[in-house]
Amino acid sequence: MSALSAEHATIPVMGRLAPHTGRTELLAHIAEAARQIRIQDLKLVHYAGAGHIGGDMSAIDILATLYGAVLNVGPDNVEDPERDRFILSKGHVAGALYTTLAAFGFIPVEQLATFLKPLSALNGHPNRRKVPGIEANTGPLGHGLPIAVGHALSAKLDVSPRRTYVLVGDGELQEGSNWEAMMAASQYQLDRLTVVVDRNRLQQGATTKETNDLDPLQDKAAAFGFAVVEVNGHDHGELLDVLSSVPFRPGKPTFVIAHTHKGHPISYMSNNVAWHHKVPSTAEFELALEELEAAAHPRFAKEL
Ligand SMILES: Cc1ncc(C[n+]2csc(CCOP(=O)(O)OP(=O)(O)O)c2C)c(N)n1
Ligand SMILES: [Mg+2]
Repeated sequence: MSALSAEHATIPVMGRLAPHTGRTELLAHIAEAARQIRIQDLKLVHYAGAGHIGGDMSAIDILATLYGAVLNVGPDNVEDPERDRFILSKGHVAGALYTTLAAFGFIPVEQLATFLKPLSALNGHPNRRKVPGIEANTGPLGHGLPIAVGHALSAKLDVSPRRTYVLVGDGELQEGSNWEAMMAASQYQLDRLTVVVDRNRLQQGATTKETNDLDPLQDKAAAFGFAVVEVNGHDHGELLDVLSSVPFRPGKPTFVIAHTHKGHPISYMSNNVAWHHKVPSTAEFELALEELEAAAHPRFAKEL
């Protein structure tokens, strides 16, 4: 296997479609972005020989929808105080975030070839001081949601319409800090805060159920004062609808349970706990690439 190099950083820059683009065209654009992000992310993990590919694949449809059609942030306004904020709390899927940022023009595509190399800005966990578009340093689980609550409270105090989104892992929700932050979000009626849970039901090495069960998650989040909504986390249309509806319920923060599969949609990887941070062999890489390259857009939706 050759080491990660410039020839492996090939994702096309997708960019954003014009405002008022029709829904069908927009969803096709997001689906193609997600497919390209998966192909590039697979190459990063395979050639770098490290990464968290299962959780990357689980989250990519959510990332592509947010950056492709929801967040009012792009390469030209990453410093604008009124930009929307997105925080990747499950920071171990940094590779998926870097690839998404490259797909939407925040960082040069060639920079992806530095992933995990000594002195690279593209570390195993995201660093806001090194990479444009990253809002928080994450990796130690349980901190992104509290940071997001701070951002949302700050926006409210500014009487600003800017929105805050945070993506958490479901295993990550076992950290108590999340629930303290959720109490505060509800207390301050932060209805421009959206928490998205990547509900793949797996964590590192086991299911969430056998580790520290979260269910009934919707009832718990509702009891903490959130408006709760469940979506297929691989369906861009469902994601787009809910993520664009802010506030979802006036006066309440939103808790989106996005049902996903770790490793989706790669046949041998999907919903397989072994793929938390395993690296595909050459044969596994080739099979995954073939599947992703052959995949038509609809294959990514309505599969759960
Ligand atoms: C505080 C903390 N404990 C342990 C880890 C090591 N760790 C990295 S990812 C992970 C599993 C996370 O599972 P989940 O939140 O469900 O993420 P996903 O399934 O989306 O990969 C663990 C335990 C960590 N990063 N931070
Ligand atoms: Mg999980």
